Amino acid sequence: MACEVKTTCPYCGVGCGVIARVDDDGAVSVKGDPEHPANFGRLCSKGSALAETLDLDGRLLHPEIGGRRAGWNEALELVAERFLQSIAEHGPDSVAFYVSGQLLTEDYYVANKLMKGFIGSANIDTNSRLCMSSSVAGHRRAFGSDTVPGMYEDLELADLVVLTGSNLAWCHPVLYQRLAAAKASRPEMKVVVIDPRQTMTADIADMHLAIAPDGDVALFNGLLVHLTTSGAIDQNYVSAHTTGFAEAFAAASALNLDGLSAATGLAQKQLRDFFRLFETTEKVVTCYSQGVNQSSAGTDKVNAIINCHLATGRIGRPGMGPFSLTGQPNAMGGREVGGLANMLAAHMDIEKSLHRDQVRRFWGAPAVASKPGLKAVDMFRAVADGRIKALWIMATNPVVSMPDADVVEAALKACPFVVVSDILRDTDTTRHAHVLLPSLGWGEKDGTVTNSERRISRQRAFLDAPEEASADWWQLAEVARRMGFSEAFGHASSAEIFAEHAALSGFENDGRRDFDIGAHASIDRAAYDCLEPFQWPQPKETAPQEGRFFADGRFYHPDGRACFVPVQAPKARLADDALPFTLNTGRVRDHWHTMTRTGKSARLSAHIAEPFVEIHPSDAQTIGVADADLVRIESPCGTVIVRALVTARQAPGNLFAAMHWNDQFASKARIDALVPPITDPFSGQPASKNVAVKAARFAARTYGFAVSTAKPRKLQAVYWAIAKAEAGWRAELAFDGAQDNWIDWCRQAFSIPGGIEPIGYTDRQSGEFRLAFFEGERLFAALFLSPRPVAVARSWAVSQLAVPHADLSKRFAVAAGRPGADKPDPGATVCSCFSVGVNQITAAIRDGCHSVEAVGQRLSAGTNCGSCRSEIRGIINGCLAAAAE
Ligand SMILES: Nc1nc2c(c(=O)[nH]1)N[C@H]1C(S)=C(S)[C@@H](COP(=O)(O)OP(=O)(O)OC[C@H]3O[C@@H](n4cnc5c(=O)[nH]c(N)nc54)[C@H](O)[C@@H]3O)O[C@H]1N2
Ligand SMILES: Nc1nc2c(c(=O)[nH]1)N[C@H]1C(S)=C(S)[C@@H](COP(=O)(O)OP(=O)(O)OC[C@H]3O[C@@H](n4cnc5c(=O)[nH]c(N)nc54)[C@H](O)[C@@H]3O)O[C@H]1N2
Ligand code: SF4
Ligand SMILES: [Mo]
Repeated sequence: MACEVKTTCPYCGVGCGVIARVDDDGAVSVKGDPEHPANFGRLCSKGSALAETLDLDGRLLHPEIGGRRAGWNEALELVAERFLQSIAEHGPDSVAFYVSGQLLTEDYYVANKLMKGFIGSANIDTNSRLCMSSSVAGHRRAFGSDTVPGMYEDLELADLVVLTGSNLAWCHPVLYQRLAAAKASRPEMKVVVIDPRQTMTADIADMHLAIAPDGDVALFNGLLVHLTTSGAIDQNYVSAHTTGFAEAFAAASALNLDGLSAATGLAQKQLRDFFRLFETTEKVVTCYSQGVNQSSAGTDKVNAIINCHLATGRIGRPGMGPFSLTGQPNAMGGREVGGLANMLAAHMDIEKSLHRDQVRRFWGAPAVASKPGLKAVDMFRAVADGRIKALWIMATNPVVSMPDADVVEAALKACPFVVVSDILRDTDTTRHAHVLLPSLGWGEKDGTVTNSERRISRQRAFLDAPEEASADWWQLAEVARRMGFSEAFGHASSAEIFAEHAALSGFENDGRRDFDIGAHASIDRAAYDCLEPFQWPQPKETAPQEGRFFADGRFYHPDGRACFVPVQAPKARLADDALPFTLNTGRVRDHWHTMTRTGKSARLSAHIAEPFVEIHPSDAQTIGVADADLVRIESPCGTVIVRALVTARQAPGNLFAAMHWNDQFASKARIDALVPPITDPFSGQPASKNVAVKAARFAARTYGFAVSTAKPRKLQAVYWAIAKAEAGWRAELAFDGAQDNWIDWCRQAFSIPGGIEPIGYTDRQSGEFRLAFFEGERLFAALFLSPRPVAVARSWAVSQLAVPHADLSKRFAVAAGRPGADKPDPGATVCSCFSVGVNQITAAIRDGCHSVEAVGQRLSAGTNCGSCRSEIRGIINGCLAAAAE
């Protein structure tokens, strides 16, 4: 019998409800849950493609020790023994956990309990350090607690939405769609986007401020001064509910308008227009994400923003407030359980003896950690210098995502004992594990996550656990029992863990701590199974309450007031001839982090199939780079080679590269190898968006493009990048030496059986050379080579893997790299839901479809998840502008 299960999307912090359907034949399909309050039925391109990421290809399905298959008991015994041994010989701080905002709350709770309560060290940190920690630090300075006051509805109720350091259209797409829909129905609503790049999000902006890197503190300080001098301050609110306004104002006044303009890179008119809009609009929401958090001034940026909301009393009311958008599906849940090294459980402070004592008594813990542990960057330093001797990494891929990634990799190589719990066998991190533990993935695991608006939703399993994979919490609890802590880790289900977590949140709370879900403290399995999404807080003995924090003007500092924090604009980096560019890093629409899941989907991989760097046309000219050339980017930490995308959306002097590619998908594209381990002094969050680099054209002797039914392997090339395609794989290639036998090269790279002979094609004039291998009617692999970046139509070439080639002329057409008139090249994929390419869209525009809706009617593009609507609009504008010239 087919069954439908309500669960939650495992990607971004919007936390959309998903209905997963498993058919009788085991086929899975997903759709948005119309009743979930985060998405009301919508899903973005990544959410819509979830079913394509569930196959077991590449999965880690049984424990391994030193590369050999092992039993669970043996592996768990070894982990417990090595951790105990290190603790006995070198103390509790010689071991560490590095965990993730992609763990479920229940997993996270057990990890934190084991480390902070029973091992007695606070050396547990998480990839949320790279993600949310500046927001956490900023909230705690301002509010006395890590509280996100608002809710999604506020973006729809606001008259002005300021998005700073957020590429909402690509990174929180469903929230972006809610915003876009609200703006469409109320066109008087204004959107301001503050981002050095002109992102797809800037598409709906009434004002795009292309701010200089890290200009945000100066900008919001300037705004605070403007609000003060223009009389927009809510004096009653400031005096009744806050402290420190005068100091914040004094610090903010350090720059005059000229100074502000220099620090922000914005014209005075732009500054005045933005300030005036903010001043005159009461209902303002300021959303921020990694352009704010991932900075050496990240915490100050957060407080500069909050200062402006406190000064105007625009917080905790409908349509108003500062709003930190969390990245990962359970970044918020991780904060609730205290997964950061400087927090305790249930939003309690590790530095407060009262809180330590409460947690100790609640857990019956022998040794609650008495001081903060090492934050991620410092933790890997301690691994490198031998202070940490046993490390357990869970649900994160630090060899790709940590700054100074090559040094992180060297640290893991040198570490005496590394345990990795993951769903995949081969990642850049698993290759350094002494013990590999197979975890359950989405669809198999069971627990809760909390989204950006504090809404707790269930992730429910709808697939059986494959082979020996097991829940992360179970692995932790089993190790804890083997370390001698059986009583405290006797949990039999995620429901029991959730109940304990809820009970701790309400323990001796009485409204003193913001995080309280005590109402669920005695939840049983049945109630947990049908738990509906709810927002916290939900204290015991109160009716369920949805809503905002701070509506009553009460905060969590001891005096009940919020604090203004005086912040000063950081000094801009001086021009450096050796490292003339600022590299900004981030995300693309259809990939998730290190691609371990989205890399499995051909549709998602078709949007952007290769690691790239965006560069302004004037910079490209200066360094002699043309569109589609390869570029070598270097920093004092490392080097990458990526494809050039020349675009005026990028500001001169700035480069942008995505963080996703890694050694499994490209030869040398781990962007974090370039990022130095510079961190914010308060939060310890790395400055991943402002990296001093140099860039130069990477001249290859021969360029290649290939399609292959088999996964390309051991590619002998100076540059390669592979991506999943519908009926196989595609590869971008470059070679610097002479290659005398391309046929053999192909046989080995694409695993071509001996009996299959190639058809060759050489164009002597252009120097281009092509080889195609057919097995009967089926194209097995094709390689296109050229002295210049290969111009063959990519999506056409990829589609040839899926179609039969009955007659010889069709096979020669493939070798010649020419789409026939009957099969025009659709071009690079824009709409991944319906696989519609850019050439099809431009053809429709030429045919008179001049709006996103018209293109949608003709091609269906943009009519499902809507994530590509801004790109379609951009293509229409570009075509119409070109036609008008
Ligand atoms: N498609 C996709 N979506 C995702 C993810 C993914 O991997 N793929 N990951 C999820 C996660 S974990 C996270 S944390 C979020 C991140 O979501 P976002 O923070 O929205 O994404 P980023 O691309 O990291 O960065 C946002 C923007 O900050 C800008 N920026 C850089 N420097 C500055 C600056 O100094 N000031 C300002 N104002 N802006 C600046 C960048 O140009 C970039 O456009 O996305 C989540 N959603
Ligand atoms: N330069 C640069 N670097 C960045 C960023 C940036 O913007 N620029 N952003 C940073 C941010 S915000 C983030 S959040 C990080 C993300 O970086 P990572 O956390 O390293 O990214 P993921 O690829 O999501 O890693 C998750 C890992 O867990 C595995 N996994 C998936 N599900 C499960 C599960 O249920 N259990 C277990 N045990 N494993 C599982 C996956 O296969 C994968 O190996 O990157 C950070 N690094
Ligand atoms: S916006 Fe997309 S990625 Fe984020 S939770 Fe919703 S469906 Fe998933
Ligand atoms: Mo993140």
